[in-house]
Amino acid sequence: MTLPSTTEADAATLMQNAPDSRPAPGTKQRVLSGMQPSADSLHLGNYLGALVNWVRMQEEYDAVFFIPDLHAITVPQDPAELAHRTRVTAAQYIAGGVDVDKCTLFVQSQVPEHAQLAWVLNCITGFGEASRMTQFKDKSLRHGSDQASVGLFTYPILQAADILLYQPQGVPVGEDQRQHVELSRDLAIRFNSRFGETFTVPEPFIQKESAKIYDLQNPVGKMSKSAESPNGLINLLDDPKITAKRIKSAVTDAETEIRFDRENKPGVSNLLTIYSGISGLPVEKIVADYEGKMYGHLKVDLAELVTEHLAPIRERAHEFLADPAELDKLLAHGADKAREIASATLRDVYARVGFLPYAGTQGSL
Ligand code: ATP
Ligand code: LTN
Repeated sequence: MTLPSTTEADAATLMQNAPDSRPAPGTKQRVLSGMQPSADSLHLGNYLGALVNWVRMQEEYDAVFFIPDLHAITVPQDPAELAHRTRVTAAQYIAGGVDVDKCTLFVQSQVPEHAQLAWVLNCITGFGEASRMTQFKDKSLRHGSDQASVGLFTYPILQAADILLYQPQGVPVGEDQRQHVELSRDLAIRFNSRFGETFTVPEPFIQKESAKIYDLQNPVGKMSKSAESPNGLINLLDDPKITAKRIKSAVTDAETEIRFDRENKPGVSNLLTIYSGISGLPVEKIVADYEGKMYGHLKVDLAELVTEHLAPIRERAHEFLADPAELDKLLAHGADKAREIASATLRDVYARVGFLPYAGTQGSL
């Protein structure tokens, strides 16, 4: 039997022939983002701060959205719960307007190239560099540093792999993720200079402060699934009665005037931001409409506006969840689409670092 031989010339040809995973010149720019499947429902902050923006972006960009389930096991997880949350998150993306015909939507663990590229990137990341990531510091403190896994430590490097595989120009995320996008830029630049031009260096597209939603009970802290009490949270999948009750009990202040003042009136300002985010009306117009009215009026109207807006999203999400096989099919289709790009990038990366081309019959790598 003759074994296939690999020479430097072969490797060079492979590199030249590597299918380019970048968007073709003159076509739409690519953006990529993801939200962890770490809760039973997305909250209004995830919706207004991220999802609404994604839905808008899929019209203008070649958009890639995914559910980072590999990231979700960096802290201890319950397997059945993770599987459920992955579907719930996907169902909410789609119910909230992510259109699988306009973008690429998939689950991270179904595209093995993420873990494969992460290994290569692990090997060009400095230990000190990874130690400076603030999310790791925060989370390892929260869970106790003895409990923190090595996976949690290398979380940002997996995130860099998520990004760089797809060669996106932009990564729409909240301010808290800026440092991770910066790391992916640094790794792209480092890899390109060591091994030749391979990765697009991505830009963070940071959401505007105006899209930030605060906790209804503690309006100086952001609305977050890890809040101490659920009363400040509006979940997309909650019963509308609970949502209305939480809005009506939102913390305001001792004054009576409805105006936007983040500093001195954080509670009222947050309600106005939510009103504006849902209705599409500018805050000034809402303030003008409520001149002379009481906080109670604003809350009652907002409760109705939010519950009516969320009702069809909740309904559609439940329809998807009632037919998980159909949802899994949509996600598998998304993973196939994603792999076309991801495998091209990974093939190029493997050749550049000096891995032999695979000459067997079990898939391409
Ligand atoms: P955690 O409670 O663990 O911090 P989270 O509920 O804040 O999580 P993430 O998974 O960190 O949510 O974020 C997913 C996306 O939602 C990110 O793009 C993030 O910027 C956005 N996001 C989260 N919370 C808010 C918020 N309160 N206002 C606006 N955007 C938000
Ligand atoms: N760490 C992000 C989720 C995430 C992500 C990504 C976002 C994982 N990989 C790649 C953008 C691009 C978060 O917690 N929001």
